[in-house]
Amino acid sequence: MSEEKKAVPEAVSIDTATIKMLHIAQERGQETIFDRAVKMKQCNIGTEGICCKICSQGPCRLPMTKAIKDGAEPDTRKGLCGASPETIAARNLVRMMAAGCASHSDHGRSVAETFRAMAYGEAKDYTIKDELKLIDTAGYFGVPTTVKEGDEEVPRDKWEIAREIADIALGQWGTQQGQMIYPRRAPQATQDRWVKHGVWPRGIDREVVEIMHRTHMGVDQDYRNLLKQGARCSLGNGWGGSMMATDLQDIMFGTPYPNNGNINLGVLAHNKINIIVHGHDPLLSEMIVAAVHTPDMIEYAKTVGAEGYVVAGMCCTANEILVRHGMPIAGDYLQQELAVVTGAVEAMVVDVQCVMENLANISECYHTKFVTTMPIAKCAIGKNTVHVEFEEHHALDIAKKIVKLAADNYKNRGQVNIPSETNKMVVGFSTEAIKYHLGGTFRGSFVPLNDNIINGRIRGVVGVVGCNNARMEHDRVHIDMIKELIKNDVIVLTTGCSAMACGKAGLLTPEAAAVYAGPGLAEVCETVGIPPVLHMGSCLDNSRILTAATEVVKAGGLGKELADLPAAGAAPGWMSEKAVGIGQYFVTSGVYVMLGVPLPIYGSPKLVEHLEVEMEELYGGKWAYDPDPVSAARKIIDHIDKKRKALGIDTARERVLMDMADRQKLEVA
Ligand code: NFS
Ligand code: SF4
Repeated sequence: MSEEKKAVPEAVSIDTATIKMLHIAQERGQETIFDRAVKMKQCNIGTEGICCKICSQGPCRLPMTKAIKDGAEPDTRKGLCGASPETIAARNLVRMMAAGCASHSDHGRSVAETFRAMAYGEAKDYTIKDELKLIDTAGYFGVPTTVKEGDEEVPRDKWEIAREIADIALGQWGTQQGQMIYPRRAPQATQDRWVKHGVWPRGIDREVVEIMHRTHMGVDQDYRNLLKQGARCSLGNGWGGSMMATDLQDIMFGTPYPNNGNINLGVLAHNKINIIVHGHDPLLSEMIVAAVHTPDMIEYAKTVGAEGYVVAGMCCTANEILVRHGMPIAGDYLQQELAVVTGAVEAMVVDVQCVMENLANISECYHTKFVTTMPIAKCAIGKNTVHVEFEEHHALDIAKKIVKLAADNYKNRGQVNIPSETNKMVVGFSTEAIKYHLGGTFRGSFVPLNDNIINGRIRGVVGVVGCNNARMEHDRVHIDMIKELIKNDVIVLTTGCSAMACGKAGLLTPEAAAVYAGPGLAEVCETVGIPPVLHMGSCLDNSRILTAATEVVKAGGLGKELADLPAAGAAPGWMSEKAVGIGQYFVTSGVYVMLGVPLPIYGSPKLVEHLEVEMEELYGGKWAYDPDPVSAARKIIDHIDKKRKALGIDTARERVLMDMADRQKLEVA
């Protein structure tokens, strides 16, 4: 057999734990995504978005580069039916948005269903943990929280409130007309744009289905009109399915507040039963966390000779249990196979999304049980693959069954190689937490944050979010971009796998401010005791960035709508369709969104023009792309400065800079 192509570990990651484990996997002949990325090339036509396969007369491929080489006008290319490059690329792109929005919002639906079961007393293992959040959330749904008794307004029964919220919330997936409720939380001027351009979502499911219809063969052939539906669908997710899911999860599991955590493969233990919970939906992982703390399970661990359990997370399930319980994170999306390679994982328990099918194969090389749990996410291969179906009515019992299965597997461990790497971090900056942290002990407020933005200590706010991508060096783009931003006094909000990259690089500690942040940001961080990069949760929790930005607008002095803020978003290493859905809801909300991996649109110059230029006219936000993280950060900073100028707060900032320049001038003289 010829020598197979393999990844060079030192070249594909900046994370030393990843590099070590990749060496071990390769020595043992166990293939991971890093090797497959070297072996398999991407398709040029697909990456440019100009391959149509929505009917059996295709796939029709309209290569851009070939058209240019052949001397043809790129815009004269056609599919069999006459479909133009922009129609094909737009159809493909909005289908990605539909899939991404469907994924987040369907996760949201299962949360809403469980919430409803809880409220009606049918899911006894769940409860209302955060009553304050229940009251706030009731307000967003228009559910009254007090009732008249004689002359007095008295608080309503919390279960009654929860039941009413549950019924209205669940209804939002299926409403057919009118306006969805939750987008009304946006600043009025942002809402006005949505009404003006006809993109206010009617119902979550309806907008997804309509994309599927419009992109069927021979329906919508106007790329702008297709993208308009993409915008509407994305709002139904960002300001709907995702935002409701975040709120309902907070009510059931607690709103995150700053908390300590640990990250990287070194969190796995030699003498304990290691259970990894991987995926996105916290309904099961919350129960597994609860299960390992029950006396019978603690006792059970002893009977198999272990000193207890480690429940460590992977992907966004990790972020969910980290921000609420401080449970450790084993690693991000690209580290999932490598976690198994440690030989120390008794059970890799997965729910939905970002779970690599190769986990089934790699688990076979070890004792690891690959446990699928969701009826919509099974795996058909692998002798170590087992399915233990989750069901919210018996959640804790099922969680215990899984914990027991892991414990029984402890004795089957072979050789163990746990890398020593772990990093400490401070996490859990929900919108509520930021408000209380920055506003002082007595009264939460965003005004102090606004003041610091206005006086220029903080230049702007940027959400750096999203995935890791095997086509680029693991963690590199996130870290390079974020360091450049904070160095220039831009405070960074982070979620998803981007947050994990920050954790591993030591950016999520208050001490990081003195090392990496510019003088203005460092001063604010030091005064308030926060890191320069704030971990806000999972990708679903990007909705927290929307609510935090809304609070900033409300606090005053920084314009009327989200598009006025000196703010931006970035997903430097995105790979999942969810990221496209997220990006579009930020753009539609007025945010400049920078990507480090191209959208599949560059085969259609007209579509590019629409996304990167015309959208700003419509929504105030637009897409941008730059694969170089530092140059991308510079563009983001330029955008922020443009917004500061429009707000008339650029002079305050200049003074801060001038002071330093003046001092230098004096020194030279
Ligand atoms: Ni987000 Fe979370 Fe990670 Fe990307 Fe996947 S885990 S929902 S999709 S890969 S950031
Ligand atoms: Fe080709 Fe048109 Fe069919 Fe697409 S819809 S595959 S462009 S014939």
